[in-house]
Amino acid sequence: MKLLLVVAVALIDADNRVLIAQRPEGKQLAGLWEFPGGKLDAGERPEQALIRELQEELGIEVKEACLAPLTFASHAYDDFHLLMPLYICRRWQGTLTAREGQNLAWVRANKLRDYPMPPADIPLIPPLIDLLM
Ligand code: 9L3
Ligand code: MG
Repeated sequence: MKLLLVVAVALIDADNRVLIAQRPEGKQLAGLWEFPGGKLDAGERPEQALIRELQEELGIEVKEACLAPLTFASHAYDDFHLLMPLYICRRWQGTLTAREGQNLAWVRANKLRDYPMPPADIPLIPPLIDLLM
């Protein structure tokens, strides 16, 4: 089975809320709410890929030192197995912008379950509740 490594981040604001983004129409899993991130490009380290994705999708600049690994998700789809580390990040520069037209929401960790998420993201909620609530 093919393995796919995807990196994701929980951006956390001063009120301890977490950012989630709704996957836009036309993408796989459209309409579901996810922790922002994406696939690694060839030769990228996970942190570099996350920094690039955050610039591309949200227009913010994150320093590698501000990314801390929190937990790791894994989900078997029919045709590939997704591995997805979740980082947390509380500091960034620039104004958060939905650069792909995606809806964004700042949500308390204990309310994340109200948003439909891809199966790989759901197991990431309890560690965030432990951290933030
Ligand atoms: N994915 C799931 N949860 C996430 C992210 C960032 C990604 N929090 C899944 C959706 C796609 C695959 O990983 O199946 C690649 O993501 P993208 O490059 O389409 O964002
Ligand atoms: Mg993405």
